[in-house]
Amino acid sequence: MKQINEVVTLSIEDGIAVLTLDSPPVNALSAAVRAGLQQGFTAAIDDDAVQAIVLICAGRTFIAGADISEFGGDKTEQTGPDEREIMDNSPKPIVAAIHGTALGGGLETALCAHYRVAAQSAKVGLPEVHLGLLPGAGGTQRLPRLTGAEVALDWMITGRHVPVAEAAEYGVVDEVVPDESLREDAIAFARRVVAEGGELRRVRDRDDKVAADRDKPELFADFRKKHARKFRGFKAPEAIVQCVEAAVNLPYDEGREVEKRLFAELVSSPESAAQRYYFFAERAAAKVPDVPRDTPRIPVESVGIIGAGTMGGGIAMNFANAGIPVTIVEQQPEALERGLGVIRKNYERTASKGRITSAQVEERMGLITGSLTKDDLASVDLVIEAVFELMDVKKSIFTELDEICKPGAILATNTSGLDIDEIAAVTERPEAVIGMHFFSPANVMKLLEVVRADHTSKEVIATVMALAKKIGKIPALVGVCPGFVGNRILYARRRESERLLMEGAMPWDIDTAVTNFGLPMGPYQMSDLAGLDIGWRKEESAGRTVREVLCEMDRRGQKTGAGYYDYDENRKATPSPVAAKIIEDFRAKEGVAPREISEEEIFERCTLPMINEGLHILEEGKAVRASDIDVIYVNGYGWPVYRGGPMFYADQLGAEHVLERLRFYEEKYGSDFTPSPLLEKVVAEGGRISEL
Ligand code: 3H9
Repeated sequence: MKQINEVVTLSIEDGIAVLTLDSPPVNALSAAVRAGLQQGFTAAIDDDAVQAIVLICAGRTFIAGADISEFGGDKTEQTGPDEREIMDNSPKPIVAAIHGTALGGGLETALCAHYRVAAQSAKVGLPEVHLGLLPGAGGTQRLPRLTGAEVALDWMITGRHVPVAEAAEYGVVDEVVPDESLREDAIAFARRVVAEGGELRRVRDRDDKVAADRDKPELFADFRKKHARKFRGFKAPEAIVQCVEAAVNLPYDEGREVEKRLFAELVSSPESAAQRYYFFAERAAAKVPDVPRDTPRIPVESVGIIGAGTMGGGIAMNFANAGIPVTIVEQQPEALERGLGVIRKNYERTASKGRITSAQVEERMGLITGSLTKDDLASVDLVIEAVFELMDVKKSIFTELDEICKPGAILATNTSGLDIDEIAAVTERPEAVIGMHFFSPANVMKLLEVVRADHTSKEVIATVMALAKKIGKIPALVGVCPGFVGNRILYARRRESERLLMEGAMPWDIDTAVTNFGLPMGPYQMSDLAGLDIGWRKEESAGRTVREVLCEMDRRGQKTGAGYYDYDENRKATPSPVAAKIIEDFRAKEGVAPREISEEEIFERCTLPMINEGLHILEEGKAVRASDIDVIYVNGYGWPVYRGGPMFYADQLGAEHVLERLRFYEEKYGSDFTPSPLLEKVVAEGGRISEL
């Protein structure tokens, strides 16, 4: 065996060269990997004893793509033929042996081999779109030559990981073999190719599929139209479509030039920078500095949920989807029936869209048991309380749970802002008490704020963070404070939007400023959707705010057909003259002469307090790192991922600019805009907010 460089080895077994790449964790195409592959392929091609070459990877996966951390630097520059050109021009057949995930540049490398053999559990895909990129190493030109344009577009626009059985239908994979025997089977495959004459089957030379697509001029227009809404704000999808059009209409080399040009544009775009930042942010959020990776975890094999309302039901579905049995406890039989009925309906709706089978509906319902007594939770490993937000109710539930649940069971609350330390204090096991703040609808929204209270143990944190991943959530650890991280930042925006309202902006002006930036909803659209009466009590209402007046008029949002907006029978919103009049009356009462406020000012005044609040949160240690705040905003509040998150956006504006603008507004509006001392520090040190 010959060591080609620090990551690639070459061994020759009876005429077959085996190049093994070993660059943990995921064999990404770093400069060292690429150099190793170039030298390794060249050595094998030059060796007269070699008749065919197998490329295989060590560790958990085949090449998972380009090294994302190298984009933006200068390490991606290189001279001379790259490994893919060497493979393309090889006079000896090359077989790629795929296990784990062959993604992005990894699949593109495999597509330069003449054949692909894959382990049955492997997946392939071109997920560059999630990084604001397109497959820039020939993927947009090669994949359509195997699958045709439509399938290639689907793979590249969704970025999904495609099972090998599906990939084999198109010849993206030539042979699927058992996981255990990939190496031997790939070598045997190579031998067979040699024995049969050593045909060099290059993907780039195939024309039949793309030729057939040339007769479908409507294909691309239809595709664009169908996905227009999803593409909004993103640059990569349109660039991918243009590349596939080039693959269909131009010779390979010309198409490749289009791909290179568009890739270069994307890789230097702020959108891709934000999405690449987000990729690492999401992975960082899973790590808690003082809770090491090897912290023992408590096995969670069964779960109890208190409350079969919208939240409890949604939470239960996550566990059932992951195969974990759940017991839902309600007080009244009708409420329990209703809750279980809603869950079934949700599953049936998903089945009617073809996303799950009817057998799966039954399987998942079979994992959910209703109960009318908490006594049935005596043996579960985790209980999540999801009742309404009243401290006394929560305390009495936790007192009971503490008595009923077995020692070691985790007691979690889904509160969206109550003091979890106070709740934990009523139990004899505060170390087992934690917050699991799901977002509505809980079976859909990806975010989980995991709330660490004063006494929560490291084992419990490690367990819940890992469990979150298992049920398909993206967790971020936060500390106890009103609203935790996400809602606390939202309150800061809300404070300012209310002031804007009184100064002269209408709810729809504020919503438009926010949605034009790329968020799906503004603050007033959000209120109407959630219900204006959350936390509102009729007995205590005295017409002190616009919201109170609207509630008193039974304009409680979408559910009553009216709120800040009026809604037609299809829930289409129009600005409401009634709401406008109430706002105008308030202004008149306070003697305010309304002024025209620009969209730019509205947006700035809504966003700067969010950034500043994020900095306060970091100062207080209520978030682990700035990028966690961005993960929370992208997954729980619809912040567009192509803008990274509020803290990343702050860096795009520039920390100094943010400080200067906060000071400007502080002079006018006072302490709500007083810059956080942490911001002053970042600016003084020339640092970046998103790296805090
Ligand atoms: C591309 O290929 C462009 C080309 O078309 C054109 C080139 C000219 N680079 O996710 P995990 C790290 S773009 C650098 O926790 P899993 C990751 O940060 C690329 N680092 O594991 C983490 O580090 P740490 C297209 C990477 O088992 C560790 O590896 N490819 C890369 O849950 C483990 O990752 C993609 O977009 C990378 N490419 O999932 C695939 N990938 O331990 C991106 C991972 O320090 N990767 N890391 O936190 C993935 O989707 C998942 O990582 C994968 C494994 C499915 C492979």
